[in-house]
Amino acid sequence: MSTPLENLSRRPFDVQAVRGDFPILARPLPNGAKLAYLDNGATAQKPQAVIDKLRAIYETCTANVHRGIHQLGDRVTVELEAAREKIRQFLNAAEAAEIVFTSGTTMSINLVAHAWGRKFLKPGDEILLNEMEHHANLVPWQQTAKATGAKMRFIPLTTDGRLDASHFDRLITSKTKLVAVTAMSNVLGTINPIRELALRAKQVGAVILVDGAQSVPHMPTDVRDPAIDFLAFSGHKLYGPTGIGVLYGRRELLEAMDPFLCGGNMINEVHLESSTWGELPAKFEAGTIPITEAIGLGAAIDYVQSIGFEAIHTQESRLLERALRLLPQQPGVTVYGPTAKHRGSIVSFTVEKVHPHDLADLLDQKGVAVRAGHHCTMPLHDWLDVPATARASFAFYNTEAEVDTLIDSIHFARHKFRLE
Ligand code: 7TS
Repeated sequence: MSTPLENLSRRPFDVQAVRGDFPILARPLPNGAKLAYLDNGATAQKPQAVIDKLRAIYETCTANVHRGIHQLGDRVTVELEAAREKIRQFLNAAEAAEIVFTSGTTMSINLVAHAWGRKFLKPGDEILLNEMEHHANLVPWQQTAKATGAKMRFIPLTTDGRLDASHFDRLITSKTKLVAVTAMSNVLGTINPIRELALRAKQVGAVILVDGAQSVPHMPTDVRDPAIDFLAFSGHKLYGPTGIGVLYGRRELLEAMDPFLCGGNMINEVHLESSTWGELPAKFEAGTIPITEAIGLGAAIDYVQSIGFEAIHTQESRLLERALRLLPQQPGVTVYGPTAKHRGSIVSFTVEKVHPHDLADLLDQKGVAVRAGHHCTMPLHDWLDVPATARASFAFYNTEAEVDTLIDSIHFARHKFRLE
């Protein structure tokens, strides 16, 4: 049975009790295997509290928001704005108007690349990226660079897959107008030095955009310490619904930008040949946004806070350390990325003579869900010099027994390939 949200606060961490909050974790897979869900980097499972919230909204106050002269509209608007306020507090943003609902990290970054990048970048300006970025924080900048004449530059990586800080002085200069960086790599798990990058960006007058898709579910985020300009993340990786995400933007920047998408809700006045824009955040929320999902994201944040990042960190570190200790001991296994000290709970690896896709298929037979492929980081895989990897990404509801199941299943796969 799941625990009602009201009763969740400050309970001691008990992984089995927490697993009881996620109905899917107890369901046998279609092939009868017991699920070991190690694909949290792709999307996280949803607790009953979030599922219940979505259902309650649909059952009790389905209506559109910010239009309301009727009671249902008023109620759902209050719920939506309460969720926005929760997100503001969760990120320590100065005001709720700086929290823009988007469909996810990808849309948040595209919004900045269009509405900020295309307006403010010009030939000779530099966008600083690096080779570990997800395509969502690379391809939009390629397009913006092409459209504006700005130049893309890349921070080299150290051999263990961290940003090489010895190049910061050379690369962060008065030409740098944007530093776009992931807080945590979705492949190597690397945790990047956001504080140092934010300070250096500020020194040269550059804007910093942080891709928080992987970091936000695993560690506290404070957009004012260190001060960052834009932060993007996705609800579905934070135990919330799909189709909803957030762009945090500093007011001054959001105000200076033109809208990204245009239509209803984002306007102030419309004439036949011209319009003026609504206040923040409406200016960036054209049309009907995923209202129920946004409210569900609020419930997910309540849930995460009821567990607490300290407990999340303790449990995930335990899993990470076990995986980092056991995986390299298995024959033919290569693990990529830095030591536990510099990474979150993601471990990508290869098994010699077994393609990651075949490996993932065989692990799936044993109920172990991992991702295989380039994980939307083709340049990083070029750098790693492998076409694909398998990836286990842990959440606080995973157990050490599941890490052991992963290891056993790798042996099963090697056995199938007659390697043992
Ligand atoms: N940035 C990072 C660092 C990511 O890991 C992802 C998704 C995105 C951006 C895009 O997020 P979206 O919600 O807009 O799709 N990463 C993954 C992954 O690693 N496996 O599946 C999706």
